[in-house]
Amino acid sequence: MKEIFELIDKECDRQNEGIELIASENYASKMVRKACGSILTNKYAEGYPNRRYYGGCKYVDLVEELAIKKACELFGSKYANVQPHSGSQANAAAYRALMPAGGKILSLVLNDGGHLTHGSPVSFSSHLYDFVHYPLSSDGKLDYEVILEIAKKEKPNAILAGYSAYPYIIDFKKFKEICDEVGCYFIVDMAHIAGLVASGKHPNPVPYADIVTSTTHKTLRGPRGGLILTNSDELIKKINSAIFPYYQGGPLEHIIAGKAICFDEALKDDFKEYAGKIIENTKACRDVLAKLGALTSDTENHLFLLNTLDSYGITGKDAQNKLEEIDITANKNMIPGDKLSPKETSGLRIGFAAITTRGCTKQDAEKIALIIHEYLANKIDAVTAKKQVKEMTSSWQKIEEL
Ligand code: DSN
Repeated sequence: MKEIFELIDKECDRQNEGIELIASENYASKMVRKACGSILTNKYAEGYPNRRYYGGCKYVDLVEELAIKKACELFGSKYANVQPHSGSQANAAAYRALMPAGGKILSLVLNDGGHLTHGSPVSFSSHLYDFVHYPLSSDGKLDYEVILEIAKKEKPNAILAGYSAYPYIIDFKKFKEICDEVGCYFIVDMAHIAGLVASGKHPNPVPYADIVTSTTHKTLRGPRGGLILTNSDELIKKINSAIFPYYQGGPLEHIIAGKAICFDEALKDDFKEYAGKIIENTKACRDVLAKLGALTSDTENHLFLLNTLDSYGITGKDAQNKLEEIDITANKNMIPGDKLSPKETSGLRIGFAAITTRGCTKQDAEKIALIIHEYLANKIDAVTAKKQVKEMTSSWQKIEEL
């Protein structure tokens, strides 16, 4: 079907020619993409290695065992389930493994940086479980004393940490102490920071959490998919049955092969260097914007929040659309205490995992801050801004060569 390949080519040009600042995106390597596009897609393998419901699984068993082994090695966990099709499926399975429907989970609300599956009214999560939320303090950070107070009052079955738009280090040890004090499980959704955790640039939740869920395609730079880790002999059995047969059917063995390759890539020394550069670039861009007078969160990881409403008088939605005109892609995002709806928002979430993969330098990150600032403040026109974007992206590696 010619049209599809024409569209893939167009999307490839868009990815090459744009500055990608969506904090949850990245560019998978050639090897990851090769595995994901391989003939492994042909195979049904319901069940788990050596316990399948179909014949002919001797090679996919080895693929999946290798992916599990590499995931455990990378994150220092005893067990892994590499079958979740997405982070949402991984979270669904984690909740089911820990409590019956109706159980109570204490999490951060979506508007403050949580995820849809952390109890949003439009997600399955709030329909199956009773979510209560802890707030962020007025500086946009977690307040562990407040979380403890709420946990004591609410007596949840589990506390959930790990977020989609939180720019600071999370203290998993403190969370674990709170969970122990109130006698509940501890779940961490490390989807956003998995690559930083893998490289030792963010504390690892595995020693503290009962279950850690993740995606493999954000800072971890693998194929689009999910992952679950645990150190518990009892919980891995429950997690496995929650994924298959409860929530999913046949695993995507081609994607699992891509996951194995991404775990292996993340074990290499150059991945550590890469993760360090993500943090350096994010901070460099944020600091220049702050110096120019924009209102931003600070940052300790791969992202920060820019308050476009108070900085430039435009909503996050309008800022997103305006930047798209000059080939800069970011996403509108609620900022803590936002008065606007999730469809409008007062700000943008800006992240550097993707373009750091292509070779974005600290100087480039500073220049990006200047382009964003001058363009959103109407100090330069679209033609000038677009030319600057093109100059920069053409100096980076092409995505198909990564
Ligand atoms: N949609 C993802 C993000 O952008 O953070 C989370 O799943």
